[in-house]
Amino acid sequence: MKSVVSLIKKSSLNKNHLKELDNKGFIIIENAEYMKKNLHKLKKKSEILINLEKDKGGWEGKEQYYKKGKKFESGADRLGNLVSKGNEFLGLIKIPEIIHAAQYVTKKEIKVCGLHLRNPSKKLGKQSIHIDGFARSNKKEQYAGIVAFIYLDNTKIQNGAMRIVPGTHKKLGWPDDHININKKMKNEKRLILKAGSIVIANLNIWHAGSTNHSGELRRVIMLNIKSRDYDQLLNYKKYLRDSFKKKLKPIEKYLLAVRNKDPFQKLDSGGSANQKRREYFETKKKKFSSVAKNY
Ligand SMILES: O=C(O)CCC(=O)C(=O)O
Ligand SMILES: [Fe+2]
Repeated sequence: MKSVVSLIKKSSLNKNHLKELDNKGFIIIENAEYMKKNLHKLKKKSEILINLEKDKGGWEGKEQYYKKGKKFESGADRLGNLVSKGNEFLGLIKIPEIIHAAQYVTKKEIKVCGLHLRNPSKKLGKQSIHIDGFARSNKKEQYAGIVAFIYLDNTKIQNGAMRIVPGTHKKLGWPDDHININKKMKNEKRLILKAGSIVIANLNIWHAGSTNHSGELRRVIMLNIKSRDYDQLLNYKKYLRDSFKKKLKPIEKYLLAVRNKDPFQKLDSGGSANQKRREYFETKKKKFSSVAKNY
């Protein structure tokens, strides 16, 4: 797609960034132009939405599991379907460095599969080690895509800075096949970052949210981008209103896969790593526990 190519031309990623994506499985972008311009708006709008949606936040596409008073993730505030909740959110899907990294990792045409917010609650928010994509079963299998963690607040040990394990994207299978996912890993790194920083990670990297001891805000927007043959975590063709879709620019329609020629996805929410892991553990007759005590 021509406009994706011109977006990638604006990316500041260099050879070293790409090498780091290959070897470590993630890179940190501290000065994205878009974040300098929009961080304030993103924070304000997120605050309004969290207060407005409360326990209903994050359930888009998974409504069948919702019960009154049940949070999507018990230890965190969540917001879903952010592409339709303000231009400041929609603009995130066109950050050149993110698109560039997604194209580089997949080596294929890409699409946006999800845009969610998470804020770990006071004394909660601890997740076990997981991947946000599907496990690969052989080394030849191409990586599915990336997740960009876009931090709206400074992250510290006290407010639950994410832990991540460099190089683990190369491993096959699920983290559970290799380690006890509830234990601290020796080589895990905590990501202490300034508000506005973006971590672009291979979807197969091992990582987890940590306990927010202090209860300070530690909001992260997670932008999930995969190659176009995978399902979206939210079926945008179905969930976005026609009037909204009509106003989108061609590049946005393409990235969200809502053009007439884009195939219609059967599931409201597809490609959930949590769901796939659940199925895998059922077949192995191993006990399954959700990585984040979510739905
Ligand atoms: O909160 C974070 O920094 C990471 C959250 C996460 O990995 C997830 O919810 O899948
Ligand atoms: Fe995750």
